Amino acid sequence: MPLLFNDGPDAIERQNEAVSEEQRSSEISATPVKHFDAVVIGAGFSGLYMLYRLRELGLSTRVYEAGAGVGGTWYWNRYPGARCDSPSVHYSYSFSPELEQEWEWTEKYPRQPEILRYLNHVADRFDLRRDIQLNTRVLSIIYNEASNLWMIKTDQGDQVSARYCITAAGCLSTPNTPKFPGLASFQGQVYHTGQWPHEGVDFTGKRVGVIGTGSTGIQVIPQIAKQAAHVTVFQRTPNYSLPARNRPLTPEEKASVKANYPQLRQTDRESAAGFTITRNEQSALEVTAEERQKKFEEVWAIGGFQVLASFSDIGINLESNTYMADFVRAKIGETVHNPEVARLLMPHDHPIGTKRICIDTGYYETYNRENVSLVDVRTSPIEEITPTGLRTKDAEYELDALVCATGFDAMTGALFNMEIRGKNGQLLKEKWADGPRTYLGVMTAGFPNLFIITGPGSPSVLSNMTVSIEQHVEWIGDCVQYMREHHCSSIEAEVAAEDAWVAHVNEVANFTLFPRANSWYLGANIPGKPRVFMPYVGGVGNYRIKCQEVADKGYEGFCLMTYD
Ligand code: NA7
Repeated sequence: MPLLFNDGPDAIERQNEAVSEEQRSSEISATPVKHFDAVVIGAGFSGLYMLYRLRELGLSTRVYEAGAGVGGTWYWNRYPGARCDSPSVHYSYSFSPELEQEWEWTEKYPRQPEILRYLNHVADRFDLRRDIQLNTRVLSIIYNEASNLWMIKTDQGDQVSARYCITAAGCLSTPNTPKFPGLASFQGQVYHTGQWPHEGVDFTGKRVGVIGTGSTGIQVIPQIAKQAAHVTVFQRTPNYSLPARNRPLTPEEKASVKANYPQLRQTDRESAAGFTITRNEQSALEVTAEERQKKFEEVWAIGGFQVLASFSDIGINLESNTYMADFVRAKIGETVHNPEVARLLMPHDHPIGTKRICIDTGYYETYNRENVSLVDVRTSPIEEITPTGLRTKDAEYELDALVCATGFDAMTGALFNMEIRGKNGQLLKEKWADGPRTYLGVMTAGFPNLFIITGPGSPSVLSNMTVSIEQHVEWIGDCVQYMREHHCSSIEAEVAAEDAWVAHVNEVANFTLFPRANSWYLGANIPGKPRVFMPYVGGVGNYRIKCQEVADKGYEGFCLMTYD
């Protein structure tokens, strides 16, 4: 018989006893099993808030975190220049007005150390650390149908059971280092930006190769160039990058934000991307060429994501999009002195905004430095890494250090790294072999009581992550509360609802220009990964309404099991 939901310490005790009985007959009975109401995997933005929320609900919770500290993405990505591309006052928690008032953001776009300090402050302020086990990687999450519990094993030998399992493992947390032949033979240092050494790296006097020109490469290259003897950038595909126009926040701005946080958060929640952008409702085709140019210049001066909101149809109409793309290409041409280098840096194979747009500080200007050179590895592919450098089809480059800014196995990588088995022993990786299948991006059929924070099929990486994370955490918390009130022991997505949601996610994506790019949104950066558009393009505000409607209708599309 399924265990009951706990209502307090006595109930936890009863559950632990019940689990002990259960485990005697289960396959994993050899090692003592500790029981928690909930296990959360990851202690980044999602995991910290999930823990806070579950504690508020009175659930015994254990968080497992692979890193030696909290912070998730901001714990690992310590490369020089690492910075968030969402504005700091929007990229922060809204659940605590006191936290909002006491924390002081210093710049428009927060640097990695500042965000990490913030998350450590949150962990301390809300006394979260006592339920977080660091340096612990979850190896498997296996559903036991007889007990209706998840059995979780870690690389530290933990073996625990939990009614609820919540993955907060990050969408961009599994680094992708391509299997370059000869990589192991390299005598210099090799770094991946997503696993940067905590003590930092001194590139002074070094010849550094950087592979990758996505958001990360575009941030790290200008910083390394300031220090290294020479930087050789190996670029396979040029990306569009927009100026950040980063700057310190003024005392007046800080005060104004603090006075208006509730309103700011509300606008963020109702917006398309999770933060406030001034949208122009006009089509780029409705105006004259001069008006278009004027508008483009206006938004370029503001910088950041605002540039893509210059006209209403940049994301859906190829002609409008091409006007914008031409404008950015012209800006690259104006900035980069060497015309051949400028030409190589101009993106040409995808509409602007269909790959994650990059936001930079001095990226294109960096190519005017004497100590920076650009190699096009599209026409002259990397053939091997040698003991002393890198060899392409046409040339050999002597290097002392190699930086791989080669991205992540996005959205599904962290999930597939664990053995996640649902009903009938089904492996999540197998269920999703042709692409992820979720209902609302938060649950998948056959895996009861397993929640995925910002999973595929939710706005997730297409939005300001903190807004999407808070929405998911609160939705999951409300769902758990509902289950308690309605004596439910399990919730599971129905296959029909999941099928309909997957169809809807695809339909909305296909309405846009997104599928035209070989992006990590589609898994195109990982050889062999199915080409399926993973995040939900329908917008944060609309998605929130949909999730709320589902909840208001008693979790429509989900199957809830009661225990009486
Ligand atoms: P991205 O955006 O996936 O960029 C990875 C870069 O690495 C990109 O330029 C790739 O070129 C390049 N790459 C990957 N594999 C290779 C090989 N084998 N040879 C040459 N070049 C290669 O990752 P980021 O870390 O920059 O950004 C990820 C997200 O984090 C970002 O979008 C923000 O949301 C935060 P390609 O384009 O595949 O030709």
